[in-house]
Amino acid sequence: MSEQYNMTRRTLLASSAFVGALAPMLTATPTLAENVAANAKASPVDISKLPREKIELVKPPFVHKHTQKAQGGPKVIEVTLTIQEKKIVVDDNGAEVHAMTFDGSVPGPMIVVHQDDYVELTLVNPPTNTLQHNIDFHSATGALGGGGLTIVNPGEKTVLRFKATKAGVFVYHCAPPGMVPWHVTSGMNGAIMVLPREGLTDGHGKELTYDRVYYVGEQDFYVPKDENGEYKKYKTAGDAYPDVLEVMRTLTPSHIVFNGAVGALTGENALKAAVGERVLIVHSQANRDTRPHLIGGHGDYVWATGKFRNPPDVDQETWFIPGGTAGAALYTFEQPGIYAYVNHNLIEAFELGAAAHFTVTGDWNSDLMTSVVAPTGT
Ligand SMILES: [Cu+2]
Repeated sequence: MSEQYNMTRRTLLASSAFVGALAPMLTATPTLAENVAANAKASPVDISKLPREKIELVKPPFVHKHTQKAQGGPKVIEVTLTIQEKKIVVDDNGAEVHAMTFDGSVPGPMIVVHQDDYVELTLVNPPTNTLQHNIDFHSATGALGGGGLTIVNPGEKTVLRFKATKAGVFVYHCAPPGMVPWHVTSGMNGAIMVLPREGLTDGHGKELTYDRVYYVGEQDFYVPKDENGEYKKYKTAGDAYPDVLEVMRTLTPSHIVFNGAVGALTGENALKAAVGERVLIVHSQANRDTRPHLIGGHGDYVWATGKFRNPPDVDQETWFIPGGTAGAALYTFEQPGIYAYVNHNLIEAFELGAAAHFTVTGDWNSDLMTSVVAPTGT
């Protein structure tokens, strides 16, 4: 076994030692690429006639500028994701993860397009990286979500185009042959929002718009500990791999965090809003189930599984997002104060890190809540 886990760049690039149960996926890849290339001429749309728009992505929890309703017909949306392997610190005690990221952040940036747009993604794996990567868009159709067409070694890049046929929020993630869960739980995931061309509705004809949108990416990490219970540190991702795999197999994360680290969205980094603002919270979890809850607030309209052709659930207290899914919740804040937005497995929130804060400004509404008798001695 130890020989199998002896991960060098050479063996990773060859993938031969790590294919394991996913061997059929790997061997299928060239055939898949050839088939797609052969059938490309059958495309019914003349892409060259469509307008093009380049979007500049921004780091989560923020989302790049976009219109909620589509303007004009479908476009080709050009976007670039650059893969960055980097060491990150994920808690206040200095626990380290050799993260694999899209554009340097965990989660990767959220991409926003409209239904029937074409997403033309340039995926760059710089020569400074050590591992092979790719991208699987849950919003795409065919070729393992694009994973089969985008395998890039360090120093390579590729361009994938897919049509965003289904409206909703969707996960994207790395899925290289033989290394899928390792890359996903090392932070290599993000989300795309495909808005209906007419914008969001409640499913009964009422338009729903938002004043702000935030993207929360929930991430489970599996950091190994030494015999003294201290988190272990490693020189490279490859060095960490055998121990990380062992922890992964316990299905017991060492950390469950929002946006890459404990406290990444609390205190100074709290999400901002004002009373009366309609806030859309997009929440993804690429690997594990989660159950978002806004303490002291609600989900006015919730697409728990994130797909906008379904009418949203209303007035939700907690909603369930299955692993491998992005969900969206729209809430109009009605009271000022600090709200905790948590995974309502409260152990995961308070002990492992899955919590954010909203700082909400505005006037207190005593009709909604008032302290009749302040806590006092009896
Ligand atoms: Cu990867």
